[in-house]
Amino acid sequence: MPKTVTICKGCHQICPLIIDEEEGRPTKVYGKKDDPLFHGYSCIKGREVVSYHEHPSRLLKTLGRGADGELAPTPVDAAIDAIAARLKAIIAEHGPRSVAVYSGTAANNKLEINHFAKAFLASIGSKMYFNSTTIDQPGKFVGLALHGSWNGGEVGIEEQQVKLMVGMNPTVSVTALGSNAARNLHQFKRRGGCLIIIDPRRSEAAEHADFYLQCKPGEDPTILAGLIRCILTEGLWDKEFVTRHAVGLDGLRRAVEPFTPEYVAKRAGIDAEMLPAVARAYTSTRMGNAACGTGPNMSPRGTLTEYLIRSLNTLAGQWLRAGDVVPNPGVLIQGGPWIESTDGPVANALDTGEKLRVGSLTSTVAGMPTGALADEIVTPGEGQVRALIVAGGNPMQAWPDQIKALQAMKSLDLLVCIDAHLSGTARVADYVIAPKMSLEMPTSSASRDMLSAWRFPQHGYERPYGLYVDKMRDPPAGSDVIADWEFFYRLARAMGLQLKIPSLSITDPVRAATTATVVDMETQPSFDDVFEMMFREAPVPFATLMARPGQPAIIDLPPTLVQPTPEGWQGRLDLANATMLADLADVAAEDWEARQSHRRFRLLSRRMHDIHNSDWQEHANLRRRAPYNPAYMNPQDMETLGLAPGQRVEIVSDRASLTGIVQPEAGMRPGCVSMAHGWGGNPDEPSDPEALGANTGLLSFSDRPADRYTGIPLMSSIPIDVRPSLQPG
Ligand SMILES: Nc1nc2c(c(=O)[nH]1)N[C@H]1C(S)=C(S)[C@@H](COP(=O)(O)OP(=O)(O)OC[C@H]3O[C@@H](n4cnc5c(=O)[nH]c(N)nc54)[C@H](O)[C@@H]3O)O[C@H]1N2
Ligand SMILES: Nc1nc2c(c(=O)[nH]1)N[C@H]1C(S)=C(S)[C@@H](COP(=O)(O)OP(=O)(O)OC[C@H]3O[C@@H](n4cnc5c(=O)[nH]c(N)nc54)[C@H](O)[C@@H]3O)O[C@H]1N2
Ligand code: SF4
Ligand SMILES: [Mo]
Repeated sequence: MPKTVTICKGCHQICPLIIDEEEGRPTKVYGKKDDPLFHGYSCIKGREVVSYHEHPSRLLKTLGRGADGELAPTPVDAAIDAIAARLKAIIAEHGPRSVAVYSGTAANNKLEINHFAKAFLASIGSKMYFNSTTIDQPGKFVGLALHGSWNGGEVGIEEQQVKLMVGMNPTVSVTALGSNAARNLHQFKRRGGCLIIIDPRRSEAAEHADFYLQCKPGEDPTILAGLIRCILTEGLWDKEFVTRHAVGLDGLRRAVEPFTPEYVAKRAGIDAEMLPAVARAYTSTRMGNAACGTGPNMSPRGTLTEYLIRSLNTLAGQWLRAGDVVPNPGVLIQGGPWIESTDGPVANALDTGEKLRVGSLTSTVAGMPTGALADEIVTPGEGQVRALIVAGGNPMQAWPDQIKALQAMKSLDLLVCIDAHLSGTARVADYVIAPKMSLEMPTSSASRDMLSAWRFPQHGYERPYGLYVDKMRDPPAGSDVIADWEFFYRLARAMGLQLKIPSLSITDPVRAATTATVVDMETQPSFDDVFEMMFREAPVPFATLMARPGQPAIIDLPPTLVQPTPEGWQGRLDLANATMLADLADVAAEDWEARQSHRRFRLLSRRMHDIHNSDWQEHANLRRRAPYNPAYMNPQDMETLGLAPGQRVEIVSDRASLTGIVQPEAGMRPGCVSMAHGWGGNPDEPSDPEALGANTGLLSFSDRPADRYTGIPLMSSIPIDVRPSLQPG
């Protein structure tokens, strides 16, 4: 029986899967047991990857909006010619800045999509590239840049002995725990690892915790400042490491002074004795890591929270030192140099040069603030965005402030959406380009390799791992589909533009730009040509992986050791960034009791196992356990409000309201309601919470950032009220 190894591109985890075939038909999809890192892991989504390709909801033809206002099939090349003509006219009248691209999560694991999208924008001279990072965890990049990133890298998942996770739930989200999250967590516990979880809901991950802090949401800066204060008052920090590699200890000490255990306990709703106990456990070993997930990044002051997390890593000395083995130096992407040192904070972390016209925001090291894009589109004036291309994303279901998102999509002169399904965004687009799906294209392990090389080993592969897979099948007969990157290529060609593709393997941006491949605009490159361009000068030549398709392997590289700090090295990690500590002073000074008493409940973000954001929702097998996104509440709260499981509720924020379906969850902190995002129809479509779920984006404001630096709107810890719905179910 033929067995084909493929890579699931259903989420960032990109698991290798085996597909059995009989008489040319796939019969079974499952994880690859003998894979050296995944050890057979797969999830229900991956196991439905073939059926999702064949699903009736899949778009097989490009759609264009006709004179009657309806979307109808149109040949893709005709659509591209028409789009090219419209874009040329828009650019001629309003300039290149009026054209923007938004690429979403589906593009993050297919690197060629973002890469060609950026090359296309560069060729027209627009810097308006937005992606989902800045409505996800933008503080992660900015907080690290303000603290200084560590050239030796983080402690890898296989070596960690202590793990502090704030507002993340890898048991469901399979993030930041290496390739097989469940196995890695099990092994971590078996070797005596200490797991500390801070989350208002006793999450699936919290079930494994040694210390679980069921905090009030939105108080993570308070808790982390309290932890730092305990570490400093009890003398628990790594004195040798901090003296050698960090500055600002005294400034930090002064800034955290107000955050006594008693104050933090009262404000964040935790037990005062827990803080010193957690501080001791966390600093007990340098082989550890502290990390934040989406919860705190979508709550107030995500950048400050991430900055404090990095300061905790530094105080505990949890960075690799000279002589330590780098878990994965990068296979396709040049990592390093791996040196016991930091280059120090990034000077332009908060402003990388592109100004937005709304909300005094700028681009940061996390990218352009996507939370503000809807306002950039609806606000008239010079530089207004008038044309948007969406690739692998779904603004209508995923952007915060769904009402504004719809207003923005409808006010564009041109909206092009590349999507395999008729998403809410596709439904309001002028053109919907039907793309090839993952099994119809060759692909590789590059997206996670990049994270390892970028010194995020727990998000990347835990060891040097490489896999290339060829396309497994052709698109269905009669379809007219193209790869996402081909769309950008053909569009550039139709507009008479020249694309230049820098190598992703070269991490020095100046050298990557100066050595970029000038793409042949006459003869369309093949997929393999594209990989050749994208991974030129890869540490392990791409051809090496291509030579053994379907065979994942740990690449036999000589161990990379972290090098000693060179004599006279100047860079230092900054524990007292003035902007961040001023923010912390604001936290200490704010009237938190008034803030907390505004509306009775807080809406928390969360993820669901069988669904990925708004993707996979069309599939009946995946909807079996997840027919909609419930509004989970503490059973006691439900009783107080007189709510029965399955009952419709009205959830009201300062912005808008939604109708959801309540379900009990015993581990929920009273006063909290937890719902997954990405569900529901568009605001101008009939609501049907049982059949479609409800869209939590309705409850956010796009123009009131929760974090003033990255512009991410409030997407968790949203003040809400809950009441029985008057709409019958
Ligand atoms: N309220 C609230 N809002 C949130 C969040 C939250 O927790 N709460 N989470 C935020 C986060 S973390 C993220 S990452 C964003 C996600 O934001 P987006 O990335 O914009 O949204 P997705 O739902 O992931 O959209 C992916 C789309 O890509 C399509 N697709 C799948 N494969 C392909 C492909 O190969 N090519 C193309 N062209 N399309 C494809 C799918 O059909 C789907 O429509 O949402 C954010 N929004
Ligand atoms: N199955 C599945 N996997 C996914 C996804 C999916 O949709 N489905 N989405 C993918 C994406 S795009 C991303 S970005 C990652 C995200 O991965 P994670 O960051 O792990 O996201 P969640 O699983 O939502 O966990 C967030 C946790 O934060 C908690 N939380 C909410 N607000 C607060 C707060 O103010 N403070 C604290 N301390 N905690 C809070 C929530 O209760 C929740 O348990 O997951 C990815 N993986
Ligand atoms: S959807 Fe499931 S099988 Fe596919 S990559 Fe993600 S975790 Fe792996
Ligand atoms: Mo995300």
